[in-house]
Amino acid sequence: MKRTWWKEAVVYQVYWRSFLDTNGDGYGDLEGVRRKLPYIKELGADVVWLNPFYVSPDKDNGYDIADYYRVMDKAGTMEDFERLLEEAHAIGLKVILDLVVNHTSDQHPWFLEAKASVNSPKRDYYIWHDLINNKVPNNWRSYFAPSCWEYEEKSKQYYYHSFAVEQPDLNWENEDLRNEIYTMMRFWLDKGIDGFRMDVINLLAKRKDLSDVENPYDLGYLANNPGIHEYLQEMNEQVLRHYDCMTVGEIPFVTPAEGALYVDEARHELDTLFHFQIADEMPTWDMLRFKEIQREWYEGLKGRGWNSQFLNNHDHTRQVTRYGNDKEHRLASAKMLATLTHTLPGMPYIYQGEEIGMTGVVFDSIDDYQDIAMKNRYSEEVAKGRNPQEVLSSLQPLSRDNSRTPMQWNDSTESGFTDGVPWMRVNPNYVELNVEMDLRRGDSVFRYYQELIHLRKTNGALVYGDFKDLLPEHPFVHAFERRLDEDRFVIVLNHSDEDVVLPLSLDFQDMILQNVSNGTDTLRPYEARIYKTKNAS
Ligand code: TEU
Ligand code: CA
Repeated sequence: MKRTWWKEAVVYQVYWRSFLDTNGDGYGDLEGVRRKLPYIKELGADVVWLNPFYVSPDKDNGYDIADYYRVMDKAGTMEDFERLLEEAHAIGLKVILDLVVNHTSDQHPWFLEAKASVNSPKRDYYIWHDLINNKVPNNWRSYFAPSCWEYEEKSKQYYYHSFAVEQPDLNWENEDLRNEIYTMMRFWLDKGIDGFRMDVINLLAKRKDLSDVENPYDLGYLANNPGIHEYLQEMNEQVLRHYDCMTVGEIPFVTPAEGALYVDEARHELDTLFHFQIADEMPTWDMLRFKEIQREWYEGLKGRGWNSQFLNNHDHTRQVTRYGNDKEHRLASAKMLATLTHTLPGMPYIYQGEEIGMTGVVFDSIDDYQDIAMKNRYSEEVAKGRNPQEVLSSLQPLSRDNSRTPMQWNDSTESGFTDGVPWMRVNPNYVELNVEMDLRRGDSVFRYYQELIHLRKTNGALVYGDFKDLLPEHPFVHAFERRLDEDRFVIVLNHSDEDVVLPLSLDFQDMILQNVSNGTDTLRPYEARIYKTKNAS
């Protein structure tokens, strides 16, 4: 496949509100991101992805946008953004922004107008429906509410929302709306940004058949509906192909065959995607399923399109807690998981704090949580009469707040994140887990990430090489190779708390990177090794 800058890039995701607060209001801000650009650069990342910072009532942390053209006060000003962009470019970092165009805030002027009058031209920017048989149109749920339909008194119609009630979905069938979105995308691209991460982009087209679904909790019906590829092809033709930018679509509920349709280079839609087969199907580690997912995606996209690799983000519990061991094997498992995402086929994504092995949290009270997904679900379940403590415990492991606690820079008050009161509690373990301390240790996670990134950058096989699973049936050890021309890499990972005898014959002399020090043929818990050999053939 053709070589491009973004295929070779490593992306660092900045959840700015939890990154660094520079004015003491308790929220991280764009100025904080700017000050830490050298840190991101030192790690070796090439691209910074910023979560939404546009004007928003912040019901869903910026994913409910009220003005696409302005910066929200918490984040700072447009000047702050421009300065951040300029300085990023000056040190060779690219910047991609979150594009949230499946829905807006219910405070967006379009929605306010749409609501005010059925005759407003903006009415059709959203999706409205009459009652059916005097009732809500159907049994569909939304991500953050028991129904995707919200009744609007004045017009006696329901509007459709895939997420919270405060996030009405846009009607992509409306051509004026589509053109407004394209204009807005050009506005940011013309400022010089390097691309977009596209929020739930495969939800834009809606299902036409409104009949009830069998299992409303399985939200697949919200996504991948007919018409979606036409919208994306139009967006590409109208906007994307005129810029040297990258796009990564957030695409839940897809198999590799469906995913390929979004990123097949011949189809001119998106460059790459996030699929959620791992996040959705593996609440905890499942080795055989994981291997299968990787093989299927590799085969499905091979020669056609490009994948991404990530095990956590601002919506998903920190990887060392969810898929590693954040207790006695925190360092080893954090590095082992990094080895995985940086050597599998696809662009690696690092979520802020992952590079020092930050962990998830357990807060004792629902009041310490902020996540709208979790809070709404909590209220819904408690209202059914369930025991509140039990509901809380069931929601804690996968709460989105696990990843949203402030960045742990040092062991001073509030982890060096803010001089004020942080918008969300800092994980109490910051006293011994923070950037400063990690950098001081000989076995630093950060330094290991640096080595991995450097290795990938200097070895095309780790980017463009063929992939082969060497131990598809092994329950604990993941071993695969990447091959390009005469180079062959073998990656061996012990994904377990136990010692395991190395199940392959490999020459110790060929080992070029290892996450623990061990010269024997027995892999230690969470041990990761990379071997480099020449192809025999
Ligand atoms: O997330 C959408 C979302 O919830 C899914 O993609 C989910 O991660 C996936 O189905 C796996 O379970 C995006 C944003 O990342 C999130 O923060 C927003 O709340 C949401 O869209 C609405 O904009
Ligand atoms: Ca601030």
